[in-house]
Amino acid sequence: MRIVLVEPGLTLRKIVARLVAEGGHVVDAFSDSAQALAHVAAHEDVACVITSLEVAPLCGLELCWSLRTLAGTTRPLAVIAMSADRAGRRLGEVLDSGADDFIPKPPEAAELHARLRVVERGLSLQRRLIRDADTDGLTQLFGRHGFTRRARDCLAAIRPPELLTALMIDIDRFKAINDRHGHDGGDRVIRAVADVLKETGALTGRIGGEEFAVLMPGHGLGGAGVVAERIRATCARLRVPGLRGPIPVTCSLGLAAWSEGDTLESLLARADGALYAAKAGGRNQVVS
Ligand code: GH3
Ligand code: MG
Ligand code: MG
Ligand code: MG
Repeated sequence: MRIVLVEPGLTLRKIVARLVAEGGHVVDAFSDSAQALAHVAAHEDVACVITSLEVAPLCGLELCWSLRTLAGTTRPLAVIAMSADRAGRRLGEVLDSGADDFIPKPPEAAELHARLRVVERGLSLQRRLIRDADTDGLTQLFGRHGFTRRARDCLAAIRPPELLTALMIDIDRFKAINDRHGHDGGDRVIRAVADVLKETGALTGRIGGEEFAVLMPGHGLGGAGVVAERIRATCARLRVPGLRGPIPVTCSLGLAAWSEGDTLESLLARADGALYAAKAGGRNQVVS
């Protein structure tokens, strides 16, 4: 793990930093709690903070609270408070302010290492839950939730004149595929189309039953149109095994280029409008 250590005393800071490093971790050590907080905010890979409660300018409780607020509900981050004062009242206050655990100061090596192993078990479960919540189980693409979260980040970072194009894809006459080849056949078709989309390497999500969304940063309508046409042609060549022989597959695709002021909703709504036009125009086609 990458661990931030906050301890004002130079000697103890060095001792604890060495102990933590002996456990196989990378340590960033600070004496100043505000600097430590800024460091955790700037480095997403920091997974754990061990902080003395006797710190400044933010006191230990303020630091615990700020770290908990920073982590919110999406970043797995463990906080271990460390103090020579282990009175019961204090301990409750520390845990309530956002710490996950409490160790005596100075810490004992075996206990510190064991507590860090507990932290690792908890973090790996949390990461797995987050990953599963973001992933569509049928295709292993992002699900709607995971796609939306990343797409919002992507849009928040874009500045003119950078290009970005959204693509919506819907499998044609999918109800008929389900009717003719069963739900399993339909699922195989969804997975086959997902595999075609994975080849683009772009941010892709399964956002509905047989509907997908793709964000292509760095592409205007022209470049994205070439990618979309390749997807369309590849899908049209798929022969997915079905109950009554190979299942022919076609998709309709709608494109929309990002422009300043667009939200994810407005951008996808335009791509959806283009998709609707592709359906109305006879399906198995790309419309921008
Ligand atoms: P269109 O060309 O207009 O898109 O026609 P369509 O038949 O594809 O129309 P629609 O989008 O309304 O149909 C989607 C169907 O997808 C309805 C639903 O039963 C089915 N479906 C939704 N999720 C799944 C899934 O996970 N697996 C399977 N096999 N079918 C699903
Ligand atoms: Mg439909
Ligand atoms: Mg459909
Ligand atoms: Mg649909």
